[in-house]
Amino acid sequence: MNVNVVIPTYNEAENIARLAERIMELYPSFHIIIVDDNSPDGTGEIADKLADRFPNISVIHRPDKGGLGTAYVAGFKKALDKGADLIFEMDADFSHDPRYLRDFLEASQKADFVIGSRYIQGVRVEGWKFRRLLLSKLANIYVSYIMVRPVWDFTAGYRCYRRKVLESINLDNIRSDGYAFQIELTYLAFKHGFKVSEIPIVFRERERGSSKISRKVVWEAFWITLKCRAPILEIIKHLKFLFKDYNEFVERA
Ligand SMILES: Nc1nc2c(ncn2[C@@H]2O[C@H](COP(=O)(O)OP(=O)(O)O)[C@@H](O)[C@H]2O)c(=O)[nH]1
Ligand SMILES: [Mg+2]
Repeated sequence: MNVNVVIPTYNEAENIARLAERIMELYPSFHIIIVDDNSPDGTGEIADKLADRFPNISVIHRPDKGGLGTAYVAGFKKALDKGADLIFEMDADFSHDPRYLRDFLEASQKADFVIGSRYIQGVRVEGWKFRRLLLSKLANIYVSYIMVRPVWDFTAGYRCYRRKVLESINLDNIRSDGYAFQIELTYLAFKHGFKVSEIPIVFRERERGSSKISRKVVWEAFWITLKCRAPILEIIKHLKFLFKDYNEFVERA
């Protein structure tokens, strides 16, 4: 089976080599696609050196920081071109422990799309301040009330898709970033009738480097969730005077 792991990077010089080596050690037959956005800290050069050492590692260099969503789309397209049967997405910062790859492989035998969940019947997050945990939990409660789908962790970034899931989604239409990207893809997987399942993972906050998630990304997730559910959008139209971001949102929708 052809398995590809897409890892987006922006300033992950302290993490990427260790992570890629660990994955290659566990699964030498996997392909890794690193999508680097010209990181100022030299992550791109480290990735190139990894690609020289390991024939199964390839690197996509993008000229500027273009956001997580489009980085994933670039990686997914390359994985599909390379004939991938299964496509993983995971962060470079060790929050997503490679030891769970095995659980994903097992779960993906019975599902088209597997989410590594931090919140199945509880909270499995280490190292977050209470504020961040609250934001993430509230975001998931909000999304699940609007989507009405049986998922505990809509915004998780550790996932495994079967090829047909990504093939059925028009990747060029995806404009969302960060958390919104994860929400939108989950929504589309359900919409196309794919079998979605979740496995429990422990998410550990990064030890090295820093988070790139901004306030804009959180807002975008809020709007994308509504956009996915058109009837709710209709109601919002009548209340648009309440939302200062409404016009920008409609322009993008
Ligand atoms: N290529 C690319 N990677 C990004 C970008 N923003 C974040 N990343 C990577 O996406 C992953 C998740 O980002 P991170 O900042 O850890 O998000 P957090 O875990 O939600 O705090 C990491 O591997 C980052 O290096 C971006 O604009 N472009
Ligand atoms: Mg992180």
